[in-house]
Amino acid sequence: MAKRQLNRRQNWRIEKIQGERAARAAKRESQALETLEGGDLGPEQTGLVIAHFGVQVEVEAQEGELSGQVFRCHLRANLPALVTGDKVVWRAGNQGIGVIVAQLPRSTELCRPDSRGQLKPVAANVDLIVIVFAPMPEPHANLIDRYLVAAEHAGIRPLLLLNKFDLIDDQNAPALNALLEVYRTLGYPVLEVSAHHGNGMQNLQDQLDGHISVFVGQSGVGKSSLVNSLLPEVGTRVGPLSEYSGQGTHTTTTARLFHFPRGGDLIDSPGIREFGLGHVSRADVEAGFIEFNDLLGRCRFRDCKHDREPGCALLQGLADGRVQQQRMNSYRSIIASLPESSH
Ligand SMILES: Nc1nc2c(ncn2[C@@H]2O[C@H](COP(=O)(O)OP(=O)(O)OP(=O)(O)O)[C@@H](O)[C@H]2O)c(=O)[nH]1
Ligand SMILES: [Mg+2]
Ligand SMILES: [Zn+2]
Repeated sequence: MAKRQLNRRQNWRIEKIQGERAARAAKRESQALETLEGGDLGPEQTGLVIAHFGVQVEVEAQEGELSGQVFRCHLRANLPALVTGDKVVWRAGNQGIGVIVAQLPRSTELCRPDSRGQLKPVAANVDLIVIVFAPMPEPHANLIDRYLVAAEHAGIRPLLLLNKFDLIDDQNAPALNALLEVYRTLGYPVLEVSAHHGNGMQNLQDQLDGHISVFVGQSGVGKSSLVNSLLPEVGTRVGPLSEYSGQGTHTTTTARLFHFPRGGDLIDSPGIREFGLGHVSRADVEAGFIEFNDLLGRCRFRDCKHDREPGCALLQGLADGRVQQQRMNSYRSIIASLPESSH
């Protein structure tokens, strides 16, 4: 009991200190903004958010003589949270500093819940989600399925990308091939590449040219290594897998946008361990499993939970092989993880 109280008090202290720190940062930020706005600001113009750093963003000018130049920008109060890929209206100050005045509407928004379960956008205006996985760290079908649900929900086309092709051996090949087959059967595009050895990279480049893509996936699957292979001049940071756990070491800490010389952009994002889907309903999840499309609405009971009910079209689909067991398992585990209210 005493220990628990102490912990609670310690937590309170930590929260208080963090709160004070955030308040000081906000104050510094608003002072910097005031100085900037008191000085000579350039005309309003459009820009693209290419990276995000807590209270500031990096904006690339998109018009006029500054076009292509990058500015660290302060944000005016009352702006919504900006993310990489956002288009904005901004004004240039001096010495590479600027002010964001407004956010322009997004065509798409990829979201995921943060550590407190609150929904946060992670990238804006992308039209292709590249779900990266690898033989090492070991892929989780369930995580891939969660990304697919998020992609379908956001109306963004997914591409499945197995990286580290060079690490496929007799031991892991059967499981990997079975995994790839699940998605090929569903009609999702699947590519196999090696960022290190170059296999399949031209094919990947062809798929990305002209699109605005985001690389997502577990930490350590090689998202940043792929960026470096596609755009060698970028030299973004790559980190080793942990010797102890074989997992990635969370090397990339902020999503960053790069341009392809032949047109199109690529956003490298920080890897994750888990991907909750707190913001979607049961119906959203069902809609995210494309093989359910023809079957939904055909169960005997209108409120069928597709669990053990007689006359369930999904269970029949499972028996017929139209629904794959692994996908059914993912579906159930995703539903079980949703907050009670969305069931
Ligand atoms: N064998 C092999 N290793 C690779 C390949 N691509 C990346 N790696 C290694 O995998 C490790 C992780 O690579 P990163 O590019 O940092 O992975 P990431 O997905 O960006 O990780 P986070 O930024 O933490 O999300 C590094 O040690 C890379 O050298 C590949 O094609 N083959
Ligand atoms: Mg990275
Ligand atoms: Zn059913």
